[in-house]
Amino acid sequence: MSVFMYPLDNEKRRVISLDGIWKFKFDTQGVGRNENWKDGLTDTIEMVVPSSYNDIFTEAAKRDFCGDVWYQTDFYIPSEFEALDTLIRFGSATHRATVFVNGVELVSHEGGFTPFGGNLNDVAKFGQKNTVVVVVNNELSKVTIPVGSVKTHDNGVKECTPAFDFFNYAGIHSSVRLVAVPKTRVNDITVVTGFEGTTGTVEYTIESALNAGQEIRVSLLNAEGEVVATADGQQGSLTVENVILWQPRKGYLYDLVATIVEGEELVDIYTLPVGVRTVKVEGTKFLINNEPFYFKGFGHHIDAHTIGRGHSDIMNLRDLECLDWIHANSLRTSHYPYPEEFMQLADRRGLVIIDEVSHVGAWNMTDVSQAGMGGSNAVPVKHFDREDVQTEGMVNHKDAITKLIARDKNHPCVVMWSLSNEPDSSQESSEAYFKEIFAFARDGLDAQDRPMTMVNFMLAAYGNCKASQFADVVCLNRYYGWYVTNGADLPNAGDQFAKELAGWATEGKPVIITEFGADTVSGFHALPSTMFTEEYYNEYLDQNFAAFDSCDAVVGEHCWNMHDFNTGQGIIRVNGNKKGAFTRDRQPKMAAHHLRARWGVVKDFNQK
Ligand code: BDP
Repeated sequence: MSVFMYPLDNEKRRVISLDGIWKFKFDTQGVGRNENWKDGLTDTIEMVVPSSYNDIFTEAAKRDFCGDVWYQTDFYIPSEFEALDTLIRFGSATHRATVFVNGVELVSHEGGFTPFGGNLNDVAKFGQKNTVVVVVNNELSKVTIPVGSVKTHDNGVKECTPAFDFFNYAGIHSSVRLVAVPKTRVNDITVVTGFEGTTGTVEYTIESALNAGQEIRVSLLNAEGEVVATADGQQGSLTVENVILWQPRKGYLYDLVATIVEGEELVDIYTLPVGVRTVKVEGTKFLINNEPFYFKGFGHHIDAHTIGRGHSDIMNLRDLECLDWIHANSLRTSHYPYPEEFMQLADRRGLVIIDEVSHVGAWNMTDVSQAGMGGSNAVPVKHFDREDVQTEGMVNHKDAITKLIARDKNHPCVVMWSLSNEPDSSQESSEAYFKEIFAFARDGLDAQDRPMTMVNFMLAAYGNCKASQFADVVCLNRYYGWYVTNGADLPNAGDQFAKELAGWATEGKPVIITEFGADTVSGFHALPSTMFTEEYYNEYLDQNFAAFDSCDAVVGEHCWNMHDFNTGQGIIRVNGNKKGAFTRDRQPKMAAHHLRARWGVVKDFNQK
């Protein structure tokens, strides 16, 4: 089964959760791989799966640990599973992992945000106790996705130096499950939806190796569970009369039920939620269901006190409630694929998603970092001039894109792929790099052919960006009134921003402001305002709103960030990044009320 298919428990499939408390061990000396810790860990402590391990402890050395950590638990596979294929499936482990079952290596995976797993049939004992050991590593390099580096201190302790500001949380971040599926099964499904007037279509392709006498039957059920269309075969088209479209904030979903039958006998069944909608860029408009859509919302982080980047349905739901309250209609999964369960909620709620691959921080690996986050990561060779970046880095980047699209291709909430956040696209050598990345991503990975973008960094301002020419939509992270024209010059920030936007508008593409925000410590007040106060954030927002409204090509505004989030330590981070409209515990700052007042008026469609 494609590991990207979300695990389902149904008539023919079984899911057993392995979440909970696992045994855990820091490999402080880096000896575990040679000393065969894969056969079983000794002297362990406890760890929660899923979670980041970093903020569970009280010691800095554990929070900031760089290297291998080891996990172990026992599990049983019921004997009746012998007739099935049983996978052990990890939703994600950051940034890479190797899984051993009963001492045998089962699977290794690179990339911290996408699922992986391996078939247990040959290595596991049915009806008996099995042991799984997992080694997870959080190190970063110039060719990993995301990028970063590792320093080794004089005492031999390694330090991860990410090239991005969000905290480099690590661990088993999503659920671990045993997934038992029939030997003949639906391996994968791909859907493409459309509509003409009131008639909707769902084209589907099902990957499956059928035996003689077996056939595929597909039906589409509406939200009431009534069959509205049927089809047979591995590929086909379902027609839905009086279709109810998936709309922003009204996430109507049908269920596509794919079955394999042999005569009257059911062999396998898989149910995929499907939203019927179209997405298209036309001139400077971003069309959802042929209507010009206006993005209102945030760049976000999966980030919470104590659980770090671990998946939490509680935090996801709270975030969605806050987004509804503030009248947001969209979100960017900055700066990595989000938990599958988050994407499912977004489908159901009608939250529009710009889905981002974890290529972030590539600007910060060059000498330009002196101008940015403290300058501590500077290396003399510019990122895209490095041969290893153009070769190995490119391979890893493509791999991350492939996995993101394979996992999220059927989600109606996803309307655009973001292939990178803030690379230094002012470099000549970034042009060839992104030409190849965009060509690769557009070459059949997404049957829905969604728009593709990359998120532009302010040092590659209008006229200076070598990569945005390949994007369908210009996405800009801009900090006029914060990093550029700061406090003293705030009254001019809007005009300066508007000037740059007028330049971008001549490209004839839609423009989305994917980041704008000012660090604000909740509860800081000043009259007249000063930077970091709540008053300043509101004035900063007004300057930005004026710039957006001055430019017809602007079709969206995503404030950075939805909430305060944890970062590495640095001289421009006050116990984390404080640009949240909400605090880290998801309570509104004054800025949230200000955004809410505007977004309650700005329409989802036909704004400009
Ligand atoms: C941008 C990055 C984002 C940072 C933000 C900031 O895309 O990840 O958190 O700036 O500095 O450079 O707040």
